Amino acid sequence: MAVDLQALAECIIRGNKNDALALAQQAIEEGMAPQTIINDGLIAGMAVVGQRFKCNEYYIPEVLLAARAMKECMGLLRPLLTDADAKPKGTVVIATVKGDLHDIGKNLVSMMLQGNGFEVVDLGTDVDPDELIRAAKQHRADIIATSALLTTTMPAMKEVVAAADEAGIRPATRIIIGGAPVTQEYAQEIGADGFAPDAASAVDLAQSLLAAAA
Ligand code: B1M
Repeated sequence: MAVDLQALAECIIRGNKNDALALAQQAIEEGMAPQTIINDGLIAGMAVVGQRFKCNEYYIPEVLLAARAMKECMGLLRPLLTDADAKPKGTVVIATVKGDLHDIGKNLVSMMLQGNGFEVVDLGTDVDPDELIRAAKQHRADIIATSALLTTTMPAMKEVVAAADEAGIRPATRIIIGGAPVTQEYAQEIGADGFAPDAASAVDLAQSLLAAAA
C-alpha cells in the first residue's frame, strides 16, 4: 500500500524521528518523487508545528524534536535531489543571516539548488555579512542567497546588500533573499536582486538571474 504522506506529516508533528525516517524510506522505495515527500509530508508537518508554536500549544522542546525529525528525513532525500554529474550552472553562497539559527528552510533551498545543478557553498546559520562577502569573493559566487526567519534578523539582509555594494562585487554577484517573514517588497526596499517565497521558486529565480546576466 502506498505511503500516506499525512502519516509522515504526523510523525514530524510528534517529533517521532524513527517512524518519520521509516515512512520517508518507504515512500522513496515506492518511487514517490522526493519533492512530493518534502512538500506533502515534511513541510506540511512543519507548518502545523509552526501554528502550534504560535498559539503556545507547542514549546521549544517539541519544535526541536520536530526539526530533528525533519532534518533526518531531509538527509535521506538529499542525495536523490542531487545530480552529481551535471556541470554546475553557477555558484551560490547561502547562509542564514546573523542572529538567526533557523536552518530548515535554508537547507531546503540549498538542497534544491544543488539538485538543479548549482554548486552551493553553505555557510550555515548566524552568519556575519563580512563572512558572506569573503566567501562570495573566494568562490566567485554568481549569487548570494540569504534566509531569515525572524523579523528581528531581517535587517541583517540589508547589511549584506550594503557590504556587497561596499566590496564592489555587484552586479556580478546577485543577492536573493527569502524566509517566512520576508517579502518581495522588502527585497525591493533593501535593494536585493530578488525574493523567492519557497525553495522551488528560489531555483527559478537563480536560473532567471543567471540567464539575464548571460
Ligand atoms: Co523559531 N520562530 N524561534 N525556532 N520557529 C519561528 C520563525 C516563529 C514564526 C514561530 C512563531 O512564533 N509562530 C517565530 C518568529 C516570529 C517573528 O520573528 N515574527 C520564532 C521565534 C520567535 C523563535 C525564537 C525567538 C523563540 C525563543 O527562543 N523564544 C527562537 C530564535 C532563535 C534564533 O534564531 N536566534 C526560535 C528558535 C527555534 C528553534 C531552534 C526551536 C527551531 C529552529 C530549528 C532549526 O531551524 N534547526 C524553530 C522553528 C523550527 C520554528 C518554526 C516552528 C518552523 C520554521 C521552519 O523550519 N519552517 C517557525 C514557525 C513557522 O515558520 N511557521 C518558527 C519550515 C521551513 C521549511 O520553512 O524556513 O519558512 P521556512 O522556509 C521556506 C521559505 O520561507 C523559503 O523556502 C522554504 C521552503 O520552501 N525560504 C527561502 C527560506 N529561506 C529562504 C532563502 C531563500 C529563498 C527562499 O533565498 C533566496
